[in-house]
Amino acid sequence: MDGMNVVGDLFGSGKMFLPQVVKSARVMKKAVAYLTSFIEEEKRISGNAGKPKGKILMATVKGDVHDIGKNIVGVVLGCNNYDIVDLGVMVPADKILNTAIEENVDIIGLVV
Ligand code: B12
Repeated sequence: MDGMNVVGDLFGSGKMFLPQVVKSARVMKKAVAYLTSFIEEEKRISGNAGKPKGKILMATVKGDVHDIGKNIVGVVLGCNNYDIVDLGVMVPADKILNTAIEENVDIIGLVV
């Protein structure tokens, strides 16, 4: 995560360009995907897999593709016994609201 901040600073100051940022983002996503199985296994071993504490809908709103932070938060909350409904990126408002009602979620978390 600190690395992505460095990438962001370099991008912001014009010292790094979009293709490199996209590559960095891909590496970050792969790293998170790799870690997920270990976190799930730790949860299973620690017996921390009981009744869900609540249901959370997460999405990145229409017009936006940033999802690395959302994915990390989803993994961490999932490992802490929250049910996660992740609608992905570029999600229109009506889909978010309809799903929230259908799934009867407790919390909506959006990347805007
Ligand atoms: C990677 C990145 C991209 C990637 C995204 C890849 C992806 N799949 O996510 C790509 C290259 C596609 C991209 C594109 C663009 N980007 Co960009 N991007 C970044 C960058 C470098 C890192 C973001 C990141 O993943 N950080 C790592 C994660 C782990 O940190 P985080 O997002 O902050 O998440 C943490 C918290 O915020 C929180 N959190 C995050 N999400 C959620 C959700 C919930 C529900 C909760 C509870 C918490 C939570 O928890 C996370 C863990 O601590 C940032 C710069 C920066 N320093 O943040 C710019 C940045 C976000 N991008 C920016 C911009 C402007 C763009 C573009 C418009 C650039 C362009 N001219 O095309 C496009 C937008 C395209 C679009 N339509 O969305 C700006 C946004 C400015 C603003 N505030 O509006 C930033 C800040 C860069 C800058 N300084 O200019 N980007």
